Amino acid sequence: MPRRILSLTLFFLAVAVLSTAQTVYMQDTPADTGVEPNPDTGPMWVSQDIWVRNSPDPGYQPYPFTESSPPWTLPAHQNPVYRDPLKSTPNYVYVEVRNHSQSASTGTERLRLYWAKASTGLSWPTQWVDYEPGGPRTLLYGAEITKPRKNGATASAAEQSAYANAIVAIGTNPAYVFPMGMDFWHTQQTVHGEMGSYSNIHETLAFLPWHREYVNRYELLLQQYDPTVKLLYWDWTTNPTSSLSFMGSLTGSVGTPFEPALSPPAVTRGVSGSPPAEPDSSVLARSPYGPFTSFCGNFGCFLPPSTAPFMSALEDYSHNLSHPYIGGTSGAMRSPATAAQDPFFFMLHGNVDRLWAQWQRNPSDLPRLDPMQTYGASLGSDTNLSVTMSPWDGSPGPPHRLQYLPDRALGDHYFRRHLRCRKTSHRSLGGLAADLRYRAAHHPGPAARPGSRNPDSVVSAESRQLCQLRLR
Ligand SMILES: [Cu+2]
Repeated sequence: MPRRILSLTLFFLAVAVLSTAQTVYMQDTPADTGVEPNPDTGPMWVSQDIWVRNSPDPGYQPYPFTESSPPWTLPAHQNPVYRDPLKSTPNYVYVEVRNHSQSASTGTERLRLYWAKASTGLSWPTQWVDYEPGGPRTLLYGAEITKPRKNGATASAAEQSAYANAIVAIGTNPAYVFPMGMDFWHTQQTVHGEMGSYSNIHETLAFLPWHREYVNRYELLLQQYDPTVKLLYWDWTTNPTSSLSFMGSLTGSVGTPFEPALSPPAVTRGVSGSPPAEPDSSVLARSPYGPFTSFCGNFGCFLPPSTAPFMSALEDYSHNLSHPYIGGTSGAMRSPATAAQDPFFFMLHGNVDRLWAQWQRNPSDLPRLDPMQTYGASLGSDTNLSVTMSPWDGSPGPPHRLQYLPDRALGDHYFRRHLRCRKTSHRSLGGLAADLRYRAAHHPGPAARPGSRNPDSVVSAESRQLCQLRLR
């Protein structure tokens, strides 16, 4: 029934943010030449520059291509539908970015992509930006897919309190409970505590992809209470004691708003002095991804040489020092078994993931956006990168409560999961079936922000580039 199909599909709208000249854009319609505003008022669903998949397209590469020599063929149409975010089954959204000028883009442009539940009367922007037709704290019916995470220290007071409120809600409100009876918040604690003891998620190359999946799922759980909330992060080169006071006390008991609401277990912290992390610029200058090398031992951590692999330095220096910096001598953050009991854990790991995303978006090293190349030679030589991700993969794993997580039987691999956004090449722009509705547009907007998960990288002169994003 066409009507039913329509009700399940999504509309998409992309907004390309331009730098100096109008050289990078997406087509609203086939007649759109990049002139702003687009004089063509044709319907949004005839744009060729956005399309959606159930499964990622095989064979793509994250590199610009010329129109005359497309390197791959667009597979057959699929029928993506709205998915329950708790099932964690993504759709994949592709956006083509065009550059018809004589010069390359700067690599700092920002792509913004929006979705909305299908409707015949969608209006921009009210039904595309955090659209909740039933009122606040219901389901979203429209939002920006590319909405960046925010620095907790510079988020607005309203964003800070909304974030903390969502944490308390998913740990105390009986509406936010998994089928096995454990609330969302304490389930997340259990996942990290048990996986941290049994598996390969620390001190291996799998550290970054596993924790990316983990914090993404955590963010989804917060959004069940307040769908407009995004994960906030702590910039670990800054002292958190005053700027992040909405996260409770940084010394002694965390107190309000988390204690006693989320107890047991009780959580303490012990922040003192200056944060110990390496500057972002030094972390981001490192290459390649692996192999894993330890820089922390029984006698403390030593600053890795500038040639140290990226992920090793990130995990085994800045990350490993930041945990006890927050936890102090006896707080939850000191140990992998207890760290996720502290809501601050997710702000720290939001920063870990932000730095990885920034490293991947280095315009001078596009293969870092390619899931088959970002790990370099380590992908073929380190089995930690090719095994499935427990506890979400259906593998035996720890014989505990985790087996009741909702999508345990799905199965997926690190290399398929590790990117929120990839760019690739694309040949045909046609072939979209009539039940897939979307819209492309281009409007001025804010400049790229550090920490956002923007699909920004350089688009060569007179070329096209493609970005893939996951939409849950
Ligand atoms: Cu961990």
